[in-house]
Amino acid sequence: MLFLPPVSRPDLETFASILPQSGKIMLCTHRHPDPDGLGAIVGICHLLKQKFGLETDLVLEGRIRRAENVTMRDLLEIHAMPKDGVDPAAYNGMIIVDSQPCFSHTHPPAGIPLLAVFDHHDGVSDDNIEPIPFEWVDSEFGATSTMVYELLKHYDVEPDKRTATALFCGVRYDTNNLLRGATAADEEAFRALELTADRQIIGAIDQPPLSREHFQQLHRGINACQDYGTLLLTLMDDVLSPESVAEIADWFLRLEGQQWSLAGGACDGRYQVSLRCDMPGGDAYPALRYILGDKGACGGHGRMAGGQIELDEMSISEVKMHIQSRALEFLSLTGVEARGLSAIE
Ligand SMILES: [Mn+2]
Repeated sequence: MLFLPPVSRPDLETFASILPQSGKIMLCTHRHPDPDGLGAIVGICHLLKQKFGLETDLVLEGRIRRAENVTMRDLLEIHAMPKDGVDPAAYNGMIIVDSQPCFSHTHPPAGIPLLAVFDHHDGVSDDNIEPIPFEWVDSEFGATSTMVYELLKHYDVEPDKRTATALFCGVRYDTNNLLRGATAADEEAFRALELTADRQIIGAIDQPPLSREHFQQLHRGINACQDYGTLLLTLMDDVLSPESVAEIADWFLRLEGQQWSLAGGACDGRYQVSLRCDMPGGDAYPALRYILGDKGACGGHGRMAGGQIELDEMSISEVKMHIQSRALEFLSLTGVEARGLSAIE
């Protein structure tokens, strides 16, 4: 009889064996890093320094613009170097966290050998990618920061206050305070890290000051939102950041009743799209995959998905029309009359 093993974790001890004896390691995550990516980077940096005496640098791709993430970066002093200033010869290897090299939103600096990947997203099999010396990919985890916490625990390295705060934020935001996709491992990490984490910094990250532009963006979002009953469609033009598209999709999902919330906006030459769902059984990734069709790339799990369409061949209004017609078709809403969210009854 054939037994399929559960997704097994690699022997964490082998992580030590793939590391160089000395030198510098480059740390990377996906474009527009979020608290989980930043937390995992800080955690790996602490481990490499404390346990293995290895120095690290990090490159963050895409700007960090969401107020919470900016505050996290600033208060935890997470300093990245510009990607075009990287000399590959200065590094003995690279580690990618909260993403995988085959993902469309991940473009680490070229010419540095990839040593390890830590990620909690479903992997995409790609035969063209060379085997990775140490690969720990397990979508059972609610956050990559939890995996890094386990790695620190395995090597008996205590997170200091800064590291605990960073990892705690990673677990907290990716699992929405253990409410979304959290496992016993996430809960253990959350509780243990919370004891050491800096409460002042956590509070400041949670409630950062918001710019005037942020409120103007929300205003434009409310005006753009079309309510189709089971779908809230908010296709904007230029937006402040890809994160503001996700924020608007999240925000409108809280409208009473259950629905899909699809938001989009143009930023940095791409049309960014976020899909959220609070309907029972709703699976956001295949839905967004269908909606973008062959025009864009996306990722996601459970009730959240995000993606983008490059704006080189299509204009913003063409992209908006494409998304609108595919979304209505997917949810059998073609021909349904929408009403504006801000329309007075
Ligand atoms: Mn994550």
